[in-house]
Amino acid sequence: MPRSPVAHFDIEYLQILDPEGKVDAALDPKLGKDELLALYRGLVWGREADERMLKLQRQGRLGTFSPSVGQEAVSVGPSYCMGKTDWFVGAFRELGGRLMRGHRFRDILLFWNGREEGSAIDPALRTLCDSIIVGAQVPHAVGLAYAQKLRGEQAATVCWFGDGATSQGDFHEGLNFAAVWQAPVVFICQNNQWAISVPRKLQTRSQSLAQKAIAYGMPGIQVDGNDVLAMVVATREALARAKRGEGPTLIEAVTYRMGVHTTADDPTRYRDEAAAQAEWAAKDPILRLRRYLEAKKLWDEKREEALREELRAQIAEEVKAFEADTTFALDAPFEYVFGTEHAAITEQRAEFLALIARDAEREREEAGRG
Ligand SMILES: Cc1ncc(C[n+]2csc(CCOP(=O)(O)OP(=O)(O)O)c2C)c(N)n1
Repeated sequence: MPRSPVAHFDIEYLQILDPEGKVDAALDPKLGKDELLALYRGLVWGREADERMLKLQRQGRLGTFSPSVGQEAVSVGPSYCMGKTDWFVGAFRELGGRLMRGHRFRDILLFWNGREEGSAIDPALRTLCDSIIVGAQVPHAVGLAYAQKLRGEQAATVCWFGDGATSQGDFHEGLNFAAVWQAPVVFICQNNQWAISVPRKLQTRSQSLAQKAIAYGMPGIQVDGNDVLAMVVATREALARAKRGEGPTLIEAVTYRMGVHTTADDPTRYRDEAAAQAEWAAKDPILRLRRYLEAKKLWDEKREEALREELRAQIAEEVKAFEADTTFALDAPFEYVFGTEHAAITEQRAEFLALIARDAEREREEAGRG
């Protein structure tokens, strides 16, 4: 029996807007002025909100969170392309995209302060809260997409996760199910090179993460994740395919985690920053779109200042509302375990409340004795 190849494949890399802010004329999606400005606003919004969160955390006013500085284009581009009936299913580094989707900043702050109410997002937004469990959101997204298909909706689900999530079983099960059942889902891997202290090279032997799509029988593409135009084009193509009934797509967005993994992390202990930071700062998604807009005479210093001022004022309002809300139901998490009442959860809730009451009683007694 002869040996002969049974399969060949290529993985395409897509970049449209280069770091100098120049657009490849052949690939230019020719977005209108309003579209370009909306994307720029989304990127800056994400950056400003992130920087505010870091300050709040350092002042002890916010819990641990995962910054997304430098990665804004990966969620802002796709979020901009999504329709109202599409589902937004993220991990924990999609801040810009979430804000653009309409996810309230004060709810995001509540979430990161451990307040369960922060996860109760307006159902009309079709947006799930952050998934802290790495990869767990992939099967959720596929389930939502499959339901959309069964209901005959002209809609799709967009699901983000990190490079580390591609080493989880949930990722593989999710992709396989989606491909077999042709679920309308767009998988976006935020390849920011690191899974806490584990570099991309130790994550997989694959040359690219996009090629993992091939194994499951779906299209895969590698995109410059700091190029918001490339993210828009790749997502539009994938969403259109999903909505035509042609199933899922995997987009690998190549980017870099500029900051700490979370505010509880010290990256200097496991990575030599200087060279990589300089390289990726030059590829900043905001800087390159700004250069492009300036060259088109759509942007200048005055507009930049006005936008920053407007966003900072809006962010400050949301922070104020978040901090003013001091009502806190200790048993709120029990509300959200299942969609309907469940006997085991009801029992656990009663036990939990009894425990709290007992502790409070003990404290009162001790205070009385003291
Ligand atoms: C199932 C599971 N294992 C481990 C963790 C701890 N953890 C939190 S984030 C993280 C790394 C995730 O890396 P990646 O998927 O590349 O996303 P990134 O943080 O780079 O955005 C790990 C191991 C977790 N949250 N969930």
